[in-house]
Amino acid sequence: MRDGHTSRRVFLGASCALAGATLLEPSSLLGSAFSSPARAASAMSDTPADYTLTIATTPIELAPNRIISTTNYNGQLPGPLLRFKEGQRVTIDIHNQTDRPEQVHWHGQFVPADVDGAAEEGSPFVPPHGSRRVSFVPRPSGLRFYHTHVRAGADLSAGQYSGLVGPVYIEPKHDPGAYDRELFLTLKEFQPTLSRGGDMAMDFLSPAATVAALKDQGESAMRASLAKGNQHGYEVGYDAFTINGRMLGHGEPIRVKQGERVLFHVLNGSAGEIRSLALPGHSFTVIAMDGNLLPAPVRVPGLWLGTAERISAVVEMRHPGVWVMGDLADDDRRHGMGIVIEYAGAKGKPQWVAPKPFKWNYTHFGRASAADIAPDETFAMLFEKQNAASDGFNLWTINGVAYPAKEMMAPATFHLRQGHRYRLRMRNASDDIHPIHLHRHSFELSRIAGQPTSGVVKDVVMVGGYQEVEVDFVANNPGPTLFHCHQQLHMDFGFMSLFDYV
Ligand SMILES: [Cu+2]
Repeated sequence: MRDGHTSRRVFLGASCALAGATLLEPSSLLGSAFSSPARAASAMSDTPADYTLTIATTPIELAPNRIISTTNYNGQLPGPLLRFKEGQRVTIDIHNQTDRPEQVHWHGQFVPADVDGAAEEGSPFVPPHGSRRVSFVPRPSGLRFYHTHVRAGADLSAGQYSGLVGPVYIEPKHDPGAYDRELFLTLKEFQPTLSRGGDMAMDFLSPAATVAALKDQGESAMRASLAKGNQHGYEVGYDAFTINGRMLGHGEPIRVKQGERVLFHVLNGSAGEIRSLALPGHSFTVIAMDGNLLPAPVRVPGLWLGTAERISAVVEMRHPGVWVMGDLADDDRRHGMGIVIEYAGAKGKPQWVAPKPFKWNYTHFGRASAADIAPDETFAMLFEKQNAASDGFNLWTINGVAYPAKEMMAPATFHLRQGHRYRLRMRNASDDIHPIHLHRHSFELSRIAGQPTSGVVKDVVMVGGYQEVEVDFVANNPGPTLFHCHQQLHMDFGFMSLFDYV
C-alpha cells in the first residue's frame, strides 16, 4: 500500500485495504499521497496536526451505477481509520467545507467536554467553511469511533444520515494479541426515506421479560393517540446498505487463509438501525464490547449491534469456501448489508446460509452476579413516546421532559459529584429498542431485564421495548455530559438529557 515504518504498520495497512478501509497515519509518517492535508493543517498553526479530517459533500460509489452524494470525511466511506496510542496526546485539524456547522464527536473516549464534539456540552461548532483544531489524550484503549453530532430533524441529508462516521482504534499499552490479523468493518445505511410506522427487529433480545406496568402505560398512550386520529409517527428506512462503504458483492472480498484467526472490529455506524452479522459455518469469539475487554472471551454464533455499538471478535477461519458475511435480515442483505469472505483457492458464487436462531443476552458476556459495590445514588429514568406529537414525528421524553429542540445547552437534569458511583435505572415505556449512550464515561451493565450481571463495560446499551436496564458508572470526568438515545430520529426529537458536576 505504501512504505511502512514497522512490519506491524505494513501489515495493518494491507489488511485494512483488503476490507476497503484506509489507514490514516500521523502526518510525520505520511507518504506523498497524503501530503496535501498535512499542508492544509500547517496553515492553521506553525505545527502540523497529527491528523486532518475534511468534511465535504462528495459523490461516493456504493456499487457500480450506485453513486450517491453524501457528506463524509476525507472523500471516503467510512472516514479514515484513526489509530491512536493510549495516553499519547494527538492533534486533529477539522476542516468543514460544507454550509452547515459541524461537530466531530469522539465517541467512547474520556475527553474534556470542549473537545468531545457535542454542542449540548458546550463544544464549539466547526463553522461552515471554517476549521477547528482539537487536541486530547486518547483513552481508554480499544475500538472507539468518531462521528457527526448535529441534529438533523427532518433533514435526512444531515447528521448521522450522512456518511460522517469513521473508526478509531486506541492501541493498548499491552496487546492480548491472540489473533493473526485485524480488520475493521463499519456497517452503514444510505438513501434514507421517511415512512409511517416501522418494523424494528425486537425478538432477538434475551431475557425477553417485559414490565407489565411499562407495557400498559405505553400501549394506552398509543391507543389514546390513534383514537385522536393520529397516524403512527415517522420512522426512517433505507435503500442502500454497506460494509466499509460498499454494497455486498461490490467491494474487494476479504481474502483469508485456512487456520487464520481474524480479529474483526465491527462498528454499527448507522443513524438508527440495529444490525446483526453472521458468517456461515463460523462462530465469533467476542473479546471486547464497545472497545472494552470482557471478563473472558465468549463464543457466539453471530453478533447483534445496536446503533453505535462496537464488537471486537475473533473468527477462526476453518470452513473453506466463498461466503457472505452478512446481516440476518434477508432484505437488508439483498440491499447490500454484507461482505464476501473468500478462502485462498476457493471459487464460486458467495454462499449465504442462515445460522440457527439465537438470542442476544448481554449478561452472557459478563459475570452472573451483580458487582458488590453499591452506588452512592440511583437515578430513575422513565422513557416515554408521544406518538406523532411533533409535526408527525414522535416526541421522546425522559421523566416527562423532552430536550428542547431549539436550545443547545439545556439546564442539566442530573447532577453528579466527582468520585461518586451512580446507577441509572432506565425504564422504557415504549415498544422501541433504544441504544442509550453516555458521553465521556463508560458504564458497567448491572441488570438487564431483571437479570443481574457485572464486568461488561460499555458506552451504549440497548434497552428493549417495555424493559428495564440498570447500569453503573463512576463520575470521574468532570464537565457537562450528554446522555441520549443514539438513534438520530429519537435524540433529535427530545431523547437527550444533560448531566453536570456540582
Ligand atoms: Cu431511541
